[in-house]
Amino acid sequence: MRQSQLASSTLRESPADAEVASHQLMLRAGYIRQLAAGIYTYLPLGRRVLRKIEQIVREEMDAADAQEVLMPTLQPAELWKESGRYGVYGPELMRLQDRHEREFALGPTHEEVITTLVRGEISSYRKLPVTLYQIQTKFRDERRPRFGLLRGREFLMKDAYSFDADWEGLDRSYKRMYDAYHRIFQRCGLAFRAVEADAGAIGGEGGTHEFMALAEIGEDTIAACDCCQYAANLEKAESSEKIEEHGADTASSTEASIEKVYTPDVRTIEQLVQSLCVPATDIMKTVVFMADEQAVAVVVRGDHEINEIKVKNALGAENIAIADSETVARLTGVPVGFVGPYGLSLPVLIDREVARMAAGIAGANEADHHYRHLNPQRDLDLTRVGDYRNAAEGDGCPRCSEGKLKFFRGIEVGHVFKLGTKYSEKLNASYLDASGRSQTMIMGCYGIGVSRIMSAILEQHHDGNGIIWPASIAPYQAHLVLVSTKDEVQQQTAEELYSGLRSRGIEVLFDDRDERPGVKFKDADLIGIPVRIVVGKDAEAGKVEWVERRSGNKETIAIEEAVARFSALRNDLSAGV
Ligand code: 9G3
Repeated sequence: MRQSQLASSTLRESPADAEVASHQLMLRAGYIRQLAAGIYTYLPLGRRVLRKIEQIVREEMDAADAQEVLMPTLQPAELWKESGRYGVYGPELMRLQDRHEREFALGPTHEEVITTLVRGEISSYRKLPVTLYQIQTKFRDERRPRFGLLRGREFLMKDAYSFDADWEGLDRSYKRMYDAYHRIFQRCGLAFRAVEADAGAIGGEGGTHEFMALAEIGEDTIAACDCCQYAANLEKAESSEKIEEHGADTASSTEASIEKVYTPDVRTIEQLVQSLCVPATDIMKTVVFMADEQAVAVVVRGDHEINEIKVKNALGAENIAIADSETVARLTGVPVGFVGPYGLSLPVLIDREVARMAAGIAGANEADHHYRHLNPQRDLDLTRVGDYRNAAEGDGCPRCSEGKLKFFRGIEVGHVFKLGTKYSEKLNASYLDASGRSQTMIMGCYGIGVSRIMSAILEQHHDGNGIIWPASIAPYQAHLVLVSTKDEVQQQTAEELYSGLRSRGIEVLFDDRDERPGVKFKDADLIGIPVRIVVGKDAEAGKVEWVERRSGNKETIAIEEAVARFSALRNDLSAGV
C-alpha cells in the first residue's frame, strides 16, 4: 500500500479526552476515529490489525473443533423476557422498535439466541457435544464509555457456546476453550494471567475464569501467589486461614470486660486510631448494607476492606449497596460511625479475622460512644462468620502454604463460564439420551473481547515514539521508507523493492510521500510496523537499511538480503510461531 494514498494520516497531538496510551496512539497513528462516545470507525490500518486478531481467534477456535456461525445483532425482546433477563440489565441493554412497533434489543451477548437455535437443531445425544462460536458486533450502553476500544458501546466480541450431554462433557469443552484461549493470547503477544473469577449476574453453576492482560491502567485487580499458580480477581480472591505470626490467636485469653468509652464525634477508623491510640487491627469496622431490601451489618477488621461481591454471594442477593446514613439512623437509631456488632438490632456478618480478635473496639450503637475489650468469642453472635473481606497484599496464599499474595492490575480480555442448565432449562434446550429419556443440555460460554485485545496489546507494546506491534498482528510486515523522492536511484530502487516484496506475498506499507525524512521516520515509529527498510544514499551501492522497531537495531544490508529475510520471516509467520 502506498502511504501517499493511505486514507488516514498521523496526528501530531491526540485529543485531550484520550487518557491512556493505547487510545492516544490509535488516534494519533490513524488506526481509529471516534464517531460518538464509545463508538469508533476502524481506519484501514486499524481494520488490518483487527482482522489479524480475528484470524488468530478463528484459527484456534476451529482447531478446537468449534463451529463458526453468525447470529443476528437484532434480537426479539420476547427471547429476553423468556429467559427472564429483560429487566435485569436496565439501560445498558440497547432497545429499539421495528416499523410495527415490535420491541427488539441490540445484542450485548447471545445466550438466548444460541440456546434457542440449538434447541431447534439438536435433539439427540449423538449430536453432542457441540461448540458454536461467532465473531460479532456487540452493543452495551455503558454509562461511562472510556479508554477508546477498552470500554466501548459497540465492540467486536468472539462469543462461543458449548452444549454437552453431562457435566463431565462440560468440563472437557471448558478445558478445550481454556487451552485455546492460552494459545490465542500467546499468539497475540499478550502478557496475561488466567484468574479465578466471580460468575456475576450470568451465574452458572460451576466456576469461571477471566483472562487478564497485565496493564497498569486495567480496571481489575488480580491477586496472585508469588509461589504457586493461584491467581484470582480481587472480587473473589481468598487469603490463607493460617494464623499470622503477629496476630497471635489470643481470643480466648482476654478477660477484660466490655467498657463503654466517650468518643465525641469520632466516626472514622482514622479518628479512632488517633483518639484512642490503638492500631486499626484492633478495630471492628461495621458497615450497614442494603442487600435487596434487607439491611445487614458487615464487620471486618479496621485495616481490611469489605468485599461487596463476597457479601452479595453469601446472602444470595441480586443487588447490594452501602446503606445511606439516613437509612442507617432510621433502622438502628444510631448515627453512622457509631454502629457496632454488640447489641445491634440487625443481622450481622462477621469476618473470620474479626472472630479471631481478642479485644476489639467497635461502635457502641450510641452516639459519641464506642466499646472496647469486645471479645467476639464471648460477646458476639458468631453464627455468620465468613470471608467477607478483600484479600490484602502480603496475605498468605489460600492454596499453597508458603506463598504470599501480590496484586497486579489487569484488562479483562477473555472470560469463560460453566453455565450448566441456567439457560437450557429456561429455554428448553433438551435432547434424548441413549435410552430415549429427555435431558437438559449442559452449557458453557466463552467470550473474547476482539477489539479490546487491540488496545490491551497496545498498552503492553509501545514506547515513547509510538506503537510496536507484535509481528503476528501488525497491519503490514514491512514499512518501506524512501528517503528522497528527488533522487532517481533511490526512487527506482524503492519501487523495485516494493514490487519485489509484494510479488513474494510480503505485506508492505510504502512511504513514497514527498516529505522530509525526519517526518517519515517519526511517522514510521508511531505507526509501529515491526521492520522498516530504508532506501537512502546507500541505494546506489545496492544497499538498504534494515531497522527493527522494537530494539532500534539498524543494519546496512544488500537489497537481496532484505528480500530473503522477509521471505524467511514470512515462512515463520505462516507457521504461526
Ligand atoms: C446484557 C447486558 C450486558 C451484559 C450482559 C447482558 C455481560 C451479560 C455477561 C456475559 C457472559 C458471557 C457470552 C460470551 C462471554 C461472556 N454484560 N454479560 O450477559 F443484557 Cl446489557 O456476556 N456471554
